[in-house]
This record gives sequence, structure tokens and C-alpha cells, in this order.
Amino acid sequence: PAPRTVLLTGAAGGLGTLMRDLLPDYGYDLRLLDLRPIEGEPDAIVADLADKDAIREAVRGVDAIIHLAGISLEAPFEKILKANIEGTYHLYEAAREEGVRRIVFASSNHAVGYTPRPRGDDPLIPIDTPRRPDTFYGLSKSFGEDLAQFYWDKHGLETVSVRIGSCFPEPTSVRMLSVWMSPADGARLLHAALTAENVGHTVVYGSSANTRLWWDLGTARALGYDPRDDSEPYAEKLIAEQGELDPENPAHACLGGHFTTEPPIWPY
Ligand code: NAI
Ligand code: 15L
Repeated sequence: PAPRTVLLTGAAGGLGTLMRDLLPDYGYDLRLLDLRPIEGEPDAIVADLADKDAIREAVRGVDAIIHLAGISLEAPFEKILKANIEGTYHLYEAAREEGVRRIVFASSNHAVGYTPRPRGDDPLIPIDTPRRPDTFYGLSKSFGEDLAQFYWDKHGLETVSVRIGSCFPEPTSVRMLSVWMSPADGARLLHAALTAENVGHTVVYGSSANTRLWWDLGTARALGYDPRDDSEPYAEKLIAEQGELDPENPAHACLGGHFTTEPPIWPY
């Protein structure tokens, strides 16, 4: 049966807030978790991924988990280790112990961030391109994908790892014209990842059907994802303001963009 009760970790964050609005329309009953309390959501679980007991209790009884919680930008390795690496391990271990069958893991394009972006008629980047993390942050997403594969092979716990591009209400840079995922398409993709059968561990890119797309959405479409949006209507204005991507600029050379040169730093 399709999952109904879904634990959403990182529910207070940007993507969590967007998905809290959109996913209930697909019939999900969301259980929310975050380090921070969420205004207007008194039932949300306030817990740190470091707290094994709290995480085990949080996953008890849910049909599936959408795992968004963690550090979402670059940070010193020790912080990434605790939140993203140990934290994701705690979540998987809790899910195994409690018999949860599927996790949708928010991976990132930064797991493959040093991959040169396609130019001209170059083919789209395939999902099985070698991982080339561009930050400790990207490295933690690479670890998360391996962890997911391991829990599938060893314990039969399924995961869809979504290498999200940029999921924000609108694209705000020329790079985002290629990697943007509209919130509505984000909800479509999460729904497909929760309901497709026999996913084992499947890795997909997460973006809209952008005219300037850099990567292959084949594995996402194979789950039933049918993106409806395209960043192209934003192109003229963004290019007028920022100019085209500069072939000589290293910050424009790879999928990860400025994360390969001057990554934004986690402020907490
Ligand atoms: P965000 O930084 O807005 O939200 C992350 C949330 O996780 C925050 O509310 C934070 O309080 C919570 N959190 C951090 N450490 C925690 C811990 N130890 N225990 C419990 N909760 C903790 O990030 P955003 O943009 O919402 O991203 C969500 C997820 O998707 C992240 O894992 C991020 O790496 C991933 N992602 C997001 C992309 C995007 O375009 N928004 C692109 C690629 C990946
Ligand atoms: C990410 O992984 C970040 O979490 C998000 O804040 C964006 O910066 C996104 O990548 C991106 O590549 O634009």
C-alpha cells in the first residue's frame, strides 16, 4: 500500500516549509521534526538528529520518511560529521529498528558538484557519473547515498536519493535556470519517490523540465515523475541582470557552481 503517515525531518527549513504546504494535497499525514520549533505547529517534534532515542521515537509507526534535516550549506567538517553523517546514520538505524520501509533522502547536486557542466551539444550528465563532491557538505551527501545503498543491500530498507538542484519559489541566478526545481515539481517528485514500487536504492536528479537542463531526469521519470515547470520564462530577466555564464569563470564551470569556488557557509 502507498505510504500515508510520513515523517518530514527538517520541516522548519526552506524546503520543509514549502513541502509542508504542498504534500498534504497528495493525501499524506505529515509528522514534522526539526531542531527548531515551528510556529503554528505545536505538535511538531523538536529534536536533534544527534539524539538517538528521540529519533527512534519519532520514526515509530510511520510508513515512510522524507529526510531533509541537516546542514544545507558548507560548514567545518566536525559540524557536518555530527549533523549530516552521524545524524543520517541515526535516522537510518532508527528506521531499520522500527521497520520503516522507505526513506526519501535529500541528497544534492553538490555530491557531483565538480562535474563539468555540459556546454553546447554536450550530452546531459548521467545519473551514474562518478561522484565529485565540491564541499564537505557535498561529501556528506555522497556518504548519505552510500549509506542508503548499504541499508538496501544489507537490510532491504528502500531509499530514493534525490540530488536536488535548487528548490526555491523562483530561480534567482543564471545557473539556477539549469538546476531549478519548482516547489510544485518538488512535491511531484517526492510523491513519485514515495509511491513508486520496487525502488531498491534509486538515485535521481531533482529539477524541473528546464530548457537549459544540465542532467538526465531519466531515473526520476522512471519513478513516475512528470515535471510540469520550466525556468525559461525567468531567463531573459536574469540574463539581462547577470549576463550569460562566463566560459572563463571557474565559478561557472561545474554543476556545483560557486560551491566549487566560494561556497556559502552555514551561519549557525
Ligand atoms: P534548510 O537549512 O533551510 O533546512 C534544514 C533544516 O534542518 C533546518 O530547519 C534545520 O533546523 C534542520 N536541522 C539542521 N540540523 C539538524 C539536526 N541536527 N537535527 C534536526 N534538524 C536539523 O535547508 P533546505 O534548503 O530546506 O534543504 C533541506 C534539505 O535538502 C537539506 O538536507 C539540503 O541539504 C537538501 N537540499 C536542498 C536544496 C534546495 O534547493 N533547497 C538543494 C539540494 C539539497
Ligand atoms: C544545495 O545543496 C543547498 O542546500 C541549497 O541551499 C542551494 O544552494 C542548492 O544546493 C544549489 O545548488 O543551488
